Formats: sequence, C-alpha cells, structure tokens
Amino acid sequence: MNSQYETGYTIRGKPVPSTSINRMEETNLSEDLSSKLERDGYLLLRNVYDADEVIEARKKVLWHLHKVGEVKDPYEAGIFSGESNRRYFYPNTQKLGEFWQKVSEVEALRRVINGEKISKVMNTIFAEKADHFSFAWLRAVVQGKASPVHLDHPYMNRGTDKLLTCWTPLSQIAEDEGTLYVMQQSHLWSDITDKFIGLDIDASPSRPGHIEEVPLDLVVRKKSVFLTSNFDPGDCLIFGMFVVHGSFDNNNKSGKIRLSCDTRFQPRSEPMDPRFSGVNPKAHKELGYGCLSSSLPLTETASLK
Ligand SMILES: O=C(O)CCC(=O)C(=O)O
Ligand SMILES: [Fe+2]
Repeated sequence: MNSQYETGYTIRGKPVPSTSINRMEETNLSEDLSSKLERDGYLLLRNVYDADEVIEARKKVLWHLHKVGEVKDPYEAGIFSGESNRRYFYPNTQKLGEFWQKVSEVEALRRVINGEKISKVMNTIFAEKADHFSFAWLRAVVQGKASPVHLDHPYMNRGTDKLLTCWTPLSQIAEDEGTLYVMQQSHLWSDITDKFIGLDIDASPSRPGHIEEVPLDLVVRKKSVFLTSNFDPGDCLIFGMFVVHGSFDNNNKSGKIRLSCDTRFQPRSEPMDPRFSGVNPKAHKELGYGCLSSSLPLTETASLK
C-alpha cells in the first residue's frame, strides 16, 4: 500500500508528500534542555512567552505595516492588502532600513523577544548568563513566499560558535501559513557542515549562503524528514547554527501575513559578532536593517542570498 498523500505543505509551489513530513517533538521546560538540544538539534518549547505580550507585539508591528498601506482594516487581523506605500515614504535602502529598524525595535516586541522569560531559558541552556544580539530578524511573509533552505552559520559566525537561534511566532501559525521546518538530525550531517563551515557571506559575497540543493531532494537523499508544527503565541523554537531549516510556502488563502521574529542568544562570556551588537548594528554589508528582505515592501521580492 502506498501511504503517501499530499499534505498541503508546499515548497516553491511543489507539494511535500506526507512521507517526508513529521511533527516536531515538544520539550517541557523541566527537561534537560541542553542535552536534548544536543541530541535533536532543536527544542520546541510551548508557553515560554506571555501570550498576551506576543499578541500586543504583533499588533504594534501590524500597525506600522498598516500605516504604509500593506495591511487591510481591521489591521489586527494581519491581512495583506496587496499594495504598499512603503517605498513612497522610504524611497531607498537606507530609509527602508531605518523604517524596519523602528518596527523591529518596538518596545512591545523587544519585551517579548529580549525579555526575561526567554533569557531565563537561555541561561539554563548555556548554564551561564546569556546575552542576545541587539539585531533581530523580524519577518512578514505573504502568500506564496517562503525562506530558502539554509543553515545559520554562514550568516553570523564572527563571534562565538556557541550561538543559538530562537524563532518566535508572533501569532498562531497554522499548517498552511508557512511554518518553519527543520530537517531531522541535520545538525549531524558532516557533508553539509563541511561545505559551509567557515563561510562568511559578507566576506565571500559571490558564494550563496543558502543550500542550493532542492529541499525535497535533500531530505530524501539524507533519508530525513521535514519536522514542523503549528505554532501558538508563547511558543518558541530554538536551534543551533548547523541545523538545516527553512520555511514552507505561505499558502493561506485569506492573505494572512506570517509574522515571526528570529533572535540570537549566546553565553555572555563569549565574543559577539560585531555586526549584530550595539545600538545601531551594521549587520550585513553595513546596511543595518536594510539588509533584510523584510525591509522591502511586501509587494516586492528579494533575491536569495
Ligand atoms: O522565519 C523564517 O522564514 C526563517 C527563519 C530562520 O531562518 C531562522 O530563524 O533562522
Ligand atoms: Fe535561519
């Protein structure tokens, strides 16, 4: 019997078969977080943040997107208007970056992503005081868009390698809304690690930072599966620099924007990548927040890096 069926998940429009998908395992905060992270490469934690604070952060972000005409009324629903005045108000990369910095530094958002609750979790994982990049990767992903398959190491490896990504959904994110996936056991794939270790996308701009192999082929070649979940406000997903991950296409028919933010934590005693720390982080190519595809109007598509 062939138990393969279509799932509704797609990558670049191609359906992902059920045989290539599994659910992420949830981890309870009382478990041994660091050994589980080492074993699985990721931790899916529920109720880390205060859900009301997440909703408040979401509202503030959506309000800014509404002001530039990208979100329909009522803006709290987070439905893409299909239009944008962002470039009219912010006509170049610098201005777009300044706008995105303002949105990314909204206090209600920082209270969540840089707050006490997640910091405590990180202190536990590192078994010492944790610190976070000042830079944050806030993402607004509209229908038909997704993040390419990649690992984070080539994008942020000028400080410590004891760096963790923390992916925070800013609303419920259902199966059809472009959830994040990680490839099971990919943190142990030495061929992929060997290919990317030491690559610095700013120092070697001609080399792509993402993985060029088609994710559906890669997952089959490695006899792995895409691990994903639906997400609720309060959840977070933590993973290391060599975990292969990306997002499924946002296929939501009502035009709901997928809002999430990724942040980075590390032990305070370790050196921090200078591009992502301080008051006005220079980030990639010294573009500040203008280096992010999310700094572009939602009507525009960024090229892959
Ligand atoms: O949210 C996404 O689409 C990508 C997130 C990501 O790559 C990360 O958190 O490292
Ligand atoms: Fe990433």
